[in-house]
This record gives sequence, C-alpha cells and structure tokens, in this order.
Amino acid sequence: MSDTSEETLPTLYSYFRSSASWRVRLALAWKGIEYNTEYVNLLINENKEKKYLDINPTGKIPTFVTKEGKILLQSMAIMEYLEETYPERPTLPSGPVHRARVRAVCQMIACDIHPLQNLSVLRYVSDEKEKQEEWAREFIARGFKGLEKELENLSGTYTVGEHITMADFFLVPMVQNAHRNNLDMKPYPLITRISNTLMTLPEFKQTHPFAQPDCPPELRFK
Ligand SMILES: N[C@@H](CCC(=O)N[C@@H](CS)C(=O)NCC(=O)O)C(=O)O
Repeated sequence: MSDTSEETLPTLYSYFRSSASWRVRLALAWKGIEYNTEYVNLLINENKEKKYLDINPTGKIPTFVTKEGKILLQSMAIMEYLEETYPERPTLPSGPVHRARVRAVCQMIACDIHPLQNLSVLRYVSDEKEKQEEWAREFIARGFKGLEKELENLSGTYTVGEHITMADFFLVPMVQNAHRNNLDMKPYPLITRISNTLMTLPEFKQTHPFAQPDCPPELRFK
C-alpha cells in the first residue's frame, strides 16, 4: 500500500483491476472530486492484512474515507453518499421511477452478476485460469442476457435514457470484466454499443484500470 494521504482530501482504497473500485473512481471523476488513493493489491492479498482489515473488516475494496474521516464501505453506498454530498453533475435522475430503474441496473450488476465472478469466488472454484474464466463467462452471460433485454426498454444513448447515470458507472467495469474473461459480446449489442460510447468520454478513459498508477507497466495504456 502506498502512503499518499492528505488530511483535507477524501481517500479511496482501490486496486486498478477492481471493477467495484472503478465504479467509485468514475463517480469521483464525473463529479470532479479530488481525492487521494491508497492502493491495495488483491493479487498479493493486501486486502487480508490487518492494516486493511482494521479499516474494512470485509476485506473487500473499495473503501472510501470522507474528508471528515468517516469510513464508508460498498461501492453503491459510497456513490449514493457522493450523490448526496456533491450534487453537481447528478448521477441519479429526478423522478422516483427513473431513480428506481437506475438503481435496478446497478443492483443487477452489483448483486446478481459481479459477486459470482469475484476473485475470491474464482479462486474457490478452481486453481486453473481456464476453469475460472469458464465459470466467470457463464455467470456474466446469464446476467447479460436479462440485462440486454431490459436495456431494450430502458436505454437511450446511455444505459438508462439520455443522461449519464450511476448505471453507466456499473455497466462499463462489468463489460471490462467480460472482456477479461473472453466473453463473446455478440449477443449483447446494446450493452456493447453503450459501453463503447461511454469509453470515448474522458472520465471513463482516465479511470480505466489500465490508466491507473498501480497498473503493471506491461498492461498500461501507451
Ligand atoms: N459489493 C461490493 C463488492 C466489492 C468486491 O467484491 N470487491 C472485489 C474487487 S472488485 C474484492 O475486493 N475482491 C477481493 C476478495 O473478494 O477477496 C462493492 O460493491 O463494493
């Protein structure tokens, strides 16, 4: 872990490849919030060290520490906190139905798809990379099938309608995980089109895993 903390800024505990961390990096970038980063390397189990568990007993990342020193867990809860405390460039729409729809997409990804292909689950399933990928592909595909259909109703230029919302911050990192596990994206043209559109925006490029300082040089964007 690096030590870059500065008292006046919030701190994000992040790992370049963690899609849940990328969601929060996106919300922070979208709202233009300055923050410090503490890097937690999941591959060498820094998330299981006492130093980290004292901050987040679940051993998961991200963790967000507000500028007042309050510790917040869970990417969606952190993003809701950012929405409430930094209302500029809102990431939730105004009406209750639209808000519920955005949250539903977030939860399809955060609750139904992502946990099944998390590193700790893959390590439990098998030691072999191929078997891990096969498992991840299966559960991302099952989730994307329903999501793609639902996006026929919900999407516009972006995941829900014509404005960037929290749902977009969940979608793009999930698509990145799908690519990483070599999922054939042909059955998901809407998910692919929206994700490609979003990836042209600076906030998405800057926060991409391969643009992070803790990304190994061989993977980093040239
Ligand atoms: N629901 C949590 C998921 C957090 C999560 O699973 N993070 C992953 C990285 S994307 C992690 O810490 N994995 C390490 C482990 O499970 O040991 C959130 O949205 O913050």
